[in-house]
Amino acid sequence: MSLLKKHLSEKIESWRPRTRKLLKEYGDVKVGEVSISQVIGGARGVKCLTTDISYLDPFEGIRFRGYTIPETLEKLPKVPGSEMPYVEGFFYLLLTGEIPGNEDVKDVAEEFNKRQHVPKYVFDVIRTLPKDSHPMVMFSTAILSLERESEFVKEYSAGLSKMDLWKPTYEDAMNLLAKLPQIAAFIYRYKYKDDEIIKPDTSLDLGGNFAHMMGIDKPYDEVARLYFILHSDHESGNVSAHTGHLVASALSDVYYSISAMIGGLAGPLHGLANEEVLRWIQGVMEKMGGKIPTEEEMKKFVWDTLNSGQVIPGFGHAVLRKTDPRYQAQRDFCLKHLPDDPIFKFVDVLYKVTPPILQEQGKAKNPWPNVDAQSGVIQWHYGLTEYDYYTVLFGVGRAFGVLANIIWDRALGYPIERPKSITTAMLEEVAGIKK
Ligand code: HAX
Repeated sequence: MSLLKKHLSEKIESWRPRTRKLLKEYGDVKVGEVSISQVIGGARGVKCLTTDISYLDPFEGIRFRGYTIPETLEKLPKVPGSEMPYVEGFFYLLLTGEIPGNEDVKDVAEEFNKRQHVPKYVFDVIRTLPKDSHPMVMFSTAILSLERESEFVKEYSAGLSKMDLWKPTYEDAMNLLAKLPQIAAFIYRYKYKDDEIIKPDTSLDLGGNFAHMMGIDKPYDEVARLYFILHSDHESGNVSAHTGHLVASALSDVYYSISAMIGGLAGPLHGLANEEVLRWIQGVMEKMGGKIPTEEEMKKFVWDTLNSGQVIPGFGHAVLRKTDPRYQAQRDFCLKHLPDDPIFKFVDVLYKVTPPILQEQGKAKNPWPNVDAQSGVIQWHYGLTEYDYYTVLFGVGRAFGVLANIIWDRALGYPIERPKSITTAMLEEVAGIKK
């Protein structure tokens, strides 16, 4: 058994009594009340999910296992010669709640290397799709096609105790995570680089190997590490994380749930916003004949977009009420590595002009930029200009958080999810509306 699985097993055993006690002795204690606007409004703010992997404070932003983004980047073991931590070590943190030592990181890296082989049929499945299919369709389909490999399905049909459900889930999660970077890189090279596939180099860490398979030189390996870490988790109510959890709650295996998660991430109000940001910026730059607009010109573009009934992609958030620290971390990277990049300058002007306009319009509860406003700029700078691919990168990162969550969901025996719906007439009755 790997060090990680053994350690996780001990953690789970010691955690279970906490959940059991809350449920058995305090099950009737109220956590909050639900208003009609929450019932109609996408359950915004309703506290009805549990996760210990990350927590999102509206003003502070995300903490992974209690650590802010700067703390996470600072404390985790670094790839030699690199500013960024190992994604492998970050996954150890998500799963166990502890900062790993070098041996722990090595153990996770070996686990991923052992499991990284992608069966040929997965690539064949991608190739059977029309080449103009969206890369998220290719990604979701490829993941789903791997479902026949599920250890969970095999062990569940052979008869598996509830207490052990997490064990084959862990195996499936590790197998899938080990393969995702290669599948994602394959989609990129197949779709945009004339099918010139680059084989993995397992002597590299996960981020380094991904950059290698993408065919993009250093410091893109640093970008990959940063990007996968930043996009991994944002507590469990966002569409992608919640979809993953919801599907897994039916005891569907992780191939089904991560494939579905990708579907949720592919919406323009969620992960696809990173593609939308670049599309919007390109549209503006085309209108400007390639030049960066002045602040005044940019204000007009923002107002035109709003007045045509569209949202400004990359701004706003359902929970955050300040600039997203994931935006900030990527901005810091840009300031260090690409301060003169024209698109970075463009995004910076956007950062100045958009929040006051959204405030003046008075609709968005959060006028500040989110993670997606900044992420495409970095990709573009390193030659990844095919912006419809960006959300695939988000998907690789998000899988680390969602799979850590699903393993713990199973370990703590969270039941099938089933919120209650009511009719409009019932809501009118609750509101005291007379007919
Ligand atoms: N531009 C224009 N209008 C916006 C807006 C924006 N960026 N953000 C919110 N609004 C509008 C909403 O459309 C809504 O309008 P209506 O009252 O007409 O329906 C109103 O302001 C209130 O919305 P809200 O309560 O502030 O925001 P929600 O919680 O409903 O939605 C969204 C949050 C992120 C979906 C929203 O801010 C948005 O559409 N942003 C642009 C798309 C985007 O960047 N999405 C990525 C978010 C981060 C993420 O999940 N990444 O994966």
